[in-house]
Amino acid sequence: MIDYRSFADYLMKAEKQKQAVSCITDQHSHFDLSMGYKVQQELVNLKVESGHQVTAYKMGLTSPAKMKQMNVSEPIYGYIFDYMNVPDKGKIKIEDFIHPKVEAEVAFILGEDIEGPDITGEQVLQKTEWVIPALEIIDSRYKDFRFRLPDVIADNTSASRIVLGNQRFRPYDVPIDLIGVSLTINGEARASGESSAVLGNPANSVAMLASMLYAEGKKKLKKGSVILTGGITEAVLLEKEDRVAARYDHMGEVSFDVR
Ligand code: OOG
Ligand code: MG
Repeated sequence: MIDYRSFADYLMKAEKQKQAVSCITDQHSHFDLSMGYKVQQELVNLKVESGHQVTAYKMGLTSPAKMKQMNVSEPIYGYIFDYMNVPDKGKIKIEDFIHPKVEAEVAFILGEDIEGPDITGEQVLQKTEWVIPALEIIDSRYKDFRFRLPDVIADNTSASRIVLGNQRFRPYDVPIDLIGVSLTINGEARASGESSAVLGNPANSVAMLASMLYAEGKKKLKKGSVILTGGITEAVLLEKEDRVAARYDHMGEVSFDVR
């Protein structure tokens, strides 16, 4: 028997103490995807009990660049909490992390509820109020950023911080599946890609999230929900004094500094 709550506690402590731990699958070879989501739910419960609030959903491993980098093959989801929000042009401190990496994404804010098993990307776009360029800072709680899919699901998909851009756009005012993005650190190009890499269109990532939540009997995506659709580019390791910026076609720039 696996004690989901004690593994959630194990991962929460690793995050608090900024100390990487070993994978759950190394201790329990039968630990599977659904068990991963059970630990994730307990981790969410622990954070809520300690006074934090969920502020966004995130999809992960939705692009070939990310799947290849992490050596996994299936999209997954997790939650962003209030304490994870960093303002555009803001700062993070390297001491607050284990081995942070940054990746460029597109975020959606819904203008209407979305619920159901067979949601399409087109339906998502019709129900989206805003699309926003975003950076995600991921920080796996596992040693060397190495894990199997059930482990990273349990670890709330490596969620650590997000930076939403100051500018927002109407979904039909930008070619949302044709947004080129270039990620630079201290002015040097480190990763680049196009939004079509995310399941053909980042709207499909939101549709997939709605279907996954529906299949698990979980809450629907409510009007006002914020969803990060997954890294377009591979993730890049951060170091102290890094000045990180992502430039998006048609959508401006998002940036932050590492201190
Ligand atoms: C898992 C999180 C993946 C994304 O956008 O693909 C993710 C990881 O790579 O550690 O956030
Ligand atoms: Mg991500």
